[in-house]
Amino acid sequence: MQPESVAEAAEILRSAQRVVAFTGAGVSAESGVPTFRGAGGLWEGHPVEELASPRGFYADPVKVWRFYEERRRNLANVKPNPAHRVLAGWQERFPQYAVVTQNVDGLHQAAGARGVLELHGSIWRMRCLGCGREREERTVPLPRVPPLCSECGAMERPGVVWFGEFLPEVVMAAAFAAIEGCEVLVVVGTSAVVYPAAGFVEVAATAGAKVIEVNPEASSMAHFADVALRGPAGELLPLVDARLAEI
Ligand code: BJW
Ligand code: ZN
Repeated sequence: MQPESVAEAAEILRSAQRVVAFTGAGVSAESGVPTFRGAGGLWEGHPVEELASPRGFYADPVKVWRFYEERRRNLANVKPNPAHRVLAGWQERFPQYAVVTQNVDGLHQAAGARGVLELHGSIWRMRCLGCGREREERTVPLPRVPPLCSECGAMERPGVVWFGEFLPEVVMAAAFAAIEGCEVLVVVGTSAVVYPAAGFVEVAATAGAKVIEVNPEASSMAHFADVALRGPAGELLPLVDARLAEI
């Protein structure tokens, strides 16, 4: 518990009109979803390029699909945690509010967040490599791995953004506008090492926003933080929220 930082964060948020929550894998950690980096992370023991790059996919699509299928199976059984719920609830509190996430798990939406800006796509979307059709697919397990497009028969790929790929343009533009114009950026559960997303923290800080970081560890952007809440988001965000409700 960090009563002082919690109070400081609540004080910053109290009068704010334009707030953005910028999240990474750590916001889902307390739901039981592994993060990417560090001990026990998804990349541990896997060269990242083999699983999350176009080159890795084309070299061995079945291997990559098995990796995503296993994650889909695990995600089908997890629920949003108190951090997702607080961040969803803030859409009723702040006049201008956006959740910008690097996560592909859909847990912000499951907690009720609307208009979530998914920078790295969604594990629940499929994209056809033949005709380009995109569709939502929540069936777990998939009837066939790799899945095939019912329109043209070509293989589909996960609707996520891999290394070396551009982020979806419309989502990027909306996220950039929200972040550049916010008064407070709440950075939750990201190591902030993957660009261009990581650069958003500097964009907000340079434009004059206050930055609140919620993470047990200092991220690579921690030097931009006005307040650092060092602990699990599922415990600390409800404390901030409760404090906000008091004042
Ligand atoms: C808790 C917690 C609790 C734990 N509570 N917190 C500029 C400079 C250098 C490199 C580049 C650059 N621009 C582009 C690049 C290349 C590359 C890149 O950034 N590389 C760096 C790694 C060096 N970027 C790209 O390739 C991007 N594309 C691009 O830039 O296109 C333009 C371009 C094209 C061609 C050439 C050049 C430019 C695309 C990046 C796509 C990232 N994709 C992934 C996979 C998505 C699909 C999937 O899920 O499988 O996205 S990688 C992976 O990392 C995933 C995540 O969204 C992303 C970020 O990870 P995140 O969320 O921060 O997780 P972790 O695990 O790192 O951190 C978890 C944190 O939680 C930790 O801090 C914990 O402490 C904390 N935590 N418990 C709160 N309870
Ligand atoms: Zn197709």
